[in-house]
Amino acid sequence: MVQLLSVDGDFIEPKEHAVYGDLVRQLREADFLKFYRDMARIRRFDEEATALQRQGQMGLWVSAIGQEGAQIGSGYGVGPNDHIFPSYREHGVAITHGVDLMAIIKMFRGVNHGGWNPKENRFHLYAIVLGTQALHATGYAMGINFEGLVGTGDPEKDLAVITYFGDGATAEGDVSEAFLFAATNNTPQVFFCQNNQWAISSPVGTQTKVPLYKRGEGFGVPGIRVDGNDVLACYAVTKKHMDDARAGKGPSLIEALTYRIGAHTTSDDPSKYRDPAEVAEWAAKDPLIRFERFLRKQGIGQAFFDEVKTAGDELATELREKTFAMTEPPLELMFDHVYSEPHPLIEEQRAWLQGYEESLGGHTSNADGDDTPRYGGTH
Ligand SMILES: Cc1ncc(C[n+]2csc(CCOP(=O)(O)OP(=O)(O)O)c2C)c(N)n1
Repeated sequence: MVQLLSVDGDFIEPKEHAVYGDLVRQLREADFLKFYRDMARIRRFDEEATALQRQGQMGLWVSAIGQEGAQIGSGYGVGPNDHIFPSYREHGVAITHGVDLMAIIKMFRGVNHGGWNPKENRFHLYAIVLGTQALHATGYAMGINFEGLVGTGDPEKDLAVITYFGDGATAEGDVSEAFLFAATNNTPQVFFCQNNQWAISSPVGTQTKVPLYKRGEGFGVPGIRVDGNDVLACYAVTKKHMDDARAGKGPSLIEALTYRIGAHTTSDDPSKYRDPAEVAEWAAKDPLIRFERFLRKQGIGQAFFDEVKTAGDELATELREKTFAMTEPPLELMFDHVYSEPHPLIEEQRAWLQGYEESLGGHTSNADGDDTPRYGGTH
């Protein structure tokens, strides 16, 4: 397993893979501070979003607490023109590529269907159906090959693709099919598996008998395991593999070994199926604490950590205010993006809904018959 930071925050020179150490040495202090700021920002975002869901402001929240090292590190290892195909928990990767945090909240509040415009930031839409995004990514990477945008040596031209999925998703046929097509088409692609060791209540041992980084080997996709709670290792390994993919060296698999500290979603109670000792063991390997130790050893003073804390509190206030102020979109909007061209069946349904709403005096009741707006917004 590639690990560049000890739990105490000391840099470990890699014995086998010197290149990863070299990539970290090319980083400047500003990069380290950016990594920490983003990890802290996304954790604060997660805590606030969980609270908002508990207050009835969102239908569901999916927390990434504990996985910030894997997400911020790998996110910064992806190039500025590359394409990212996430699962549904990659809020940390999203912020490293310019996705507005409110767009994520909107999606989980159910006030829009897609969340954000992937054309604006190459971070494609969240995929709830496990493993589908691995196929989307492979198809996209095959397109990059067809268009000759790989291995030209021109950094403005060459592209690669990364896809994120969990340990549970590896048991889906879609992921195996994606490995096969990626290998046989030599796609410019990285498969990034965040092994957080639980797929809701199923432990990783029920998904695989071999370490997950070896899952691609039989298909021809070589793999490597990285310490997923080590932001520097996740950055270096992802950067190297994405650079190789862009250079035409084909697909690879990265397994980031991490842990889901919180619940699977706000609909889950992990105390029903997890041993508290296991959670405590992983909480001690917290990626933020580890990186804070590293930064302090580099001479970063308390003022920086105070500034990050204040920025987090400001972010939380902003998120709350913007969420409370959100209004619900017109119901008819759900018909707008079903087809790119008008479609008679959709128009019939739109007309039916309009008639139904009018029969209620232009106001659709909530399912329980209570007219109070469901999420505190206005109809
Ligand atoms: C095809 C499919 N089957 C089942 C589900 C229900 N489901 C949602 S999340 C989940 C567990 C996924 O675990 P993992 O892939 O390890 O990712 P994690 O949620 O831990 O990040 C399941 C079974 C689904 N969304 N899609």
